[in-house]
Amino acid sequence: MTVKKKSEYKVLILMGSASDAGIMRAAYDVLNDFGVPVKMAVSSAHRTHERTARLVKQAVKDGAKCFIIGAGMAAHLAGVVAAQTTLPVIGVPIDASTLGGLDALLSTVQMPPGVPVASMGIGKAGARNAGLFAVEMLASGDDKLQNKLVEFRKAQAKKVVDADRKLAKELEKG
Ligand code: RP5
Repeated sequence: MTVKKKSEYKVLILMGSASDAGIMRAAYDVLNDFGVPVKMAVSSAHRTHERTARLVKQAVKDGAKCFIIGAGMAAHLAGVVAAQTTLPVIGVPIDASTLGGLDALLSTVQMPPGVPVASMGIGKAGARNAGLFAVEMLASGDDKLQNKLVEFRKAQAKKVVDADRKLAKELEKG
């Protein structure tokens, strides 16, 4: 478990297994890059369900503003967390089985009405977007964070334009 000072974190990232960490690290890194305090932990919906409930309750007490939840296979963790809080829950389906993550995607996105989970795409891209989506939510009440997002989008766009120019030069050379 990676912990900033207990009372400081704004986002709790939970994953169902340590085997999800390589993917979920992408969400953690985005939040770190934006200077958003984050706590990351492993806890399973099925194998440590009581511990998961305790972590959710503690996060609410600690002042977390949202959750990012990664799980693979019959991915219930995001729904289980959402059932226990009215804070927003962002789910990341993990490609952890022979079904290529489609199992986790459907488990995450097909929540019954009344208890929503905002599902991202499967895998690392989904985890990165989960981090960015959390930043966007937090930025709605934070001008400094909003400015950072604007700068991030500008830098991202510049990379595409630079890559386009580089390609054009290479093609000119033949
Ligand atoms: C899910 O089962 C976890 O989120 C993980 O993606 C998958 C496999 O878990 P391990 O067998 O690697 O612990 O609950």
